[in-house]
Amino acid sequence: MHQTNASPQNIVILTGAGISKESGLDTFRDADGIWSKVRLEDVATPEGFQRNPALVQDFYNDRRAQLDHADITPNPAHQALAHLEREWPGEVLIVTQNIDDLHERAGNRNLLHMHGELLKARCDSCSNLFQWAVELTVETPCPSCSQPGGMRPHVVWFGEMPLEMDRIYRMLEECSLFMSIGTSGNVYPAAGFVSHVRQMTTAHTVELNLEPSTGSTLFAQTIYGQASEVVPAYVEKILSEGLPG
Ligand code: BV8
Repeated sequence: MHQTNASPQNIVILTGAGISKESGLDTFRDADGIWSKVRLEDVATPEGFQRNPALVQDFYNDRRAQLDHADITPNPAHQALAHLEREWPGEVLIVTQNIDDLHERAGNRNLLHMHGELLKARCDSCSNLFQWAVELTVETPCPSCSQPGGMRPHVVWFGEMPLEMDRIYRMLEECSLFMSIGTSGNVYPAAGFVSHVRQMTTAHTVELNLEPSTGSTLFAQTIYGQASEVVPAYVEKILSEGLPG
């Protein structure tokens, strides 16, 4: 493994719905994706929740229940990233847009969910946050303040501020490798991370996706194929040869 005596090289990995597709979870913008079945405005905005909270709660109840299915498990792409976190001498941070728990179940620990988590809920009345694996309805009382009507999925909707942005930008500015996996590059601020890395660092940037994303020309390297094939291969390559350039 190629190693210099310089400070350890850190890796930041952005993941999107494409990394979970082969685990059986739908993406958003593929032809059969989630946004082909429901309108984003109705289920993934605060206005939609205001207008029809039961519709939004059911949308997330269905997706939360799906995570319980025995056939929904981490795929080789998730496992390769857990292997990379264990074996890489520098820091490996996964910034996921996904709200599933497949990175955790694969074994990644240094991970943050910038769009929230399906298995957490919070109370808008008292702001407490809870692990939540069951159904949530408009009548569900808050376990902490007992108020009904305030519980919502701990998920970032359009128009809401993604989570931990300061930490994300700090890590982007200190990385030597930025990997983008399984995202179409349509949603900001995540879609802007590669430009931020190029402006602020000399890091290598690579996109691993089924097809070119909206921002594919911004990456120094692009690798196309199924995540469960291209991600393990790329991880093995950098573990044995070090980072390109
Ligand atoms: C915000 C909810 C600011 C959870 C989601 C410019 C700058 C800043 C903001 C904006 C801007 N322009 C517009 C905005 C607003 C907006 C936005 O970006 N709109 C878009 C539609 C234009 N952004 C926001 O509102 C964000 N907030 O900016 O706040 C702010 C400032 C001040 C004060 C307040 C706020 C919030 C964004 C988060 C929204 N919530 N989801 C949920 O229900 O899941 S986003 C939604 O899209 C998903 O959560 C997902 O995380 C995200 C990205 O989708 P992808 O993961 O990329 O999935 P997609 O289906 O698109 O693509 C899958 C890819 O995988 C494809 O390329 C496919 O080819 C590939 N693939 C498929 N199979 C495989 C594969 N690859 C490999 N292997 C395979 N097998």
